[in-house]
Amino acid sequence: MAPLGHGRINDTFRVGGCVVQRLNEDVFPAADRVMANLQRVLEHLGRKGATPLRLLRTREGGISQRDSEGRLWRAVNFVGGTRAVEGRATPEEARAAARAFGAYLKGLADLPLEAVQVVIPGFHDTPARLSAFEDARRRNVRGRAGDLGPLDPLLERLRPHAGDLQDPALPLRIAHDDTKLNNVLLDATTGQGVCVLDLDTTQPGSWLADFGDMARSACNAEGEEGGQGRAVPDLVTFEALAEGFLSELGPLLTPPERDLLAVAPAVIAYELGLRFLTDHLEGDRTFRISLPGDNLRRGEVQLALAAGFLEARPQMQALLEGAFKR
Ligand code: GN1
Ligand code: MG
Repeated sequence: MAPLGHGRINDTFRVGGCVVQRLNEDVFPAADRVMANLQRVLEHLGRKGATPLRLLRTREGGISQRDSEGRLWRAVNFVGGTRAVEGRATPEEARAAARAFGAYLKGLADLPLEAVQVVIPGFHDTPARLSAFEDARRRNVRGRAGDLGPLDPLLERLRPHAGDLQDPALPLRIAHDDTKLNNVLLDATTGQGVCVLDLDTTQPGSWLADFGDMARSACNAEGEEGGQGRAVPDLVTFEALAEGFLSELGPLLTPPERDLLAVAPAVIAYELGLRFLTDHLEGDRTFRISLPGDNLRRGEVQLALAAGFLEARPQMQALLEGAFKR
């Protein structure tokens, strides 16, 4: 069994032609719903030939199995001839990955919303993430609240934007909810998207959050762990993402969705920053760390990136308008 990928939540291994994964039930307590959604989504896309991924059956014919310690495992086929985008994406990789996410969402857009169940309520509810962060800071169970002092100016700058994606005019969509760029497989030869991975958070949500999450992961040249300088959004990559995503979904977006695309990356970077910081305050229970302080630094990187996205909003708006015309 060899560890596979760089997920922060579940444990993933390759065993021959299979990818075996343990579901982290602290993060996904509704395991039944996760598995039911996964089955529904893969069947739907599989029928259209839109994904090569298949859930593998256990000897008893089930789609998951608990080990002697009660941990839940499931498996899909390993898709050969592919690679994930790790590290900094080229514009071609970003365009192909964004197109793959767009195609995934479009492929599910003909399902009724009720076809998938909520697995983690409020996953991209940024105001709720902000409240959770502020509660954690107040409770200060690990005595780490003092670490946040230097981040107060950034936190204040971003606070007014927590509700920017909460427009009641936005349609509820079947969303992927974890569109980090390394959750796509590209064809190792052609570089075109083959399929999207990490489908566990697929649930009713927002395409804006998916676009924002993609941009906050792809346009951060220094990566989520941070580097030397500031996290400045890379707009060349942003343009490629916008082109790829809109080539699939552009015609399906409603006017309120179109209007908010340019602010989504800032909001989702801010939201993830709050989640990392909350986890730091609570003792790193969600996001796996290598060293103490990892989640503090990751949080700081996302907040800086969010501020960078807000500054770049006019340029991003112009790039989006260009991509809509293409
Ligand atoms: C987690 O599992 P992974 O590493 O693909 C997280 C995402 C975060 C991401 C940040 C279920 O994704 O929401 O954006 O880490 N997934 C869950 O790296 O919380
Ligand atoms: Mg992943």
